[in-house]
Amino acid sequence: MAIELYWGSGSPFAWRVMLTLEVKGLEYQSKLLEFSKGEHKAPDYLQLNPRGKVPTLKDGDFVVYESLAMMSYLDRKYPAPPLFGTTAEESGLIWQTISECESYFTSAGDKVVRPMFFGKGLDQVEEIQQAAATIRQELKALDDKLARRVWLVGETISAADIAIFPMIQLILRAASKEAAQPFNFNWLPLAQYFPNLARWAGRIEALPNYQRTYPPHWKA
Ligand SMILES: N[C@@H](CCC(=O)N[C@@H](CS)C(=O)NCC(=O)O)C(=O)O
Repeated sequence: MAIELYWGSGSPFAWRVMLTLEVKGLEYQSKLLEFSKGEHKAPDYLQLNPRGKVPTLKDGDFVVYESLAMMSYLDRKYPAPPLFGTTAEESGLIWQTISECESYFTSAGDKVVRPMFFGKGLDQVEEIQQAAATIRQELKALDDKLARRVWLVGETISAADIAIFPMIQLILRAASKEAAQPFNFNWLPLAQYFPNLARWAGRIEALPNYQRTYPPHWKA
């Protein structure tokens, strides 16, 4: 039975899972949910994911949500190529990198992305600036790491690269919004401020079928 992926355009969490599926060369049925129509809160979908969030993956009778859990499931079920390392050390470093992203980058990103995308909380200038400073610090740390390496951990693409890439794309998009201009975020163009990170992003963008994962409504 085919893998089904329930996702929403522009969700960085869904993007992680799509990249995982593509890197592993797995076929899947795309179930694109429209946030504007509330499809992620429809009763049938809540049966799959009671939190009413995307993404959710269905593989035969098995259902899993939470993007990192989905990535981990796919890696265990379809091991080639391995995305969570081939040694205990690699696995530890991959999870360390992902955990740092979740603990520091994603939470700060949320404080910037929401106001820039939806206009809510734009008057919380100090909070936005503090979050922006954290984001800059995290981008700098990643850029420094990538000065010495091609991928964040190990010699090949891993779950660390895949989990972080969409988060970075999201804050870049937030910085390109008109509402962001007065804040002078200093992230764009990425190649100017963080050249190693820009080269790394280029490697991910060059992956086969990358375009299939790109949020459709961002193409417009
Ligand atoms: N921790 C979850 C986060 C999922 C999430 O927040 N998804 C957002 C889209 S980016 C969503 O579905 N929001 C709709 C809502 O909360 O109503 C994961 O990793 O999958």
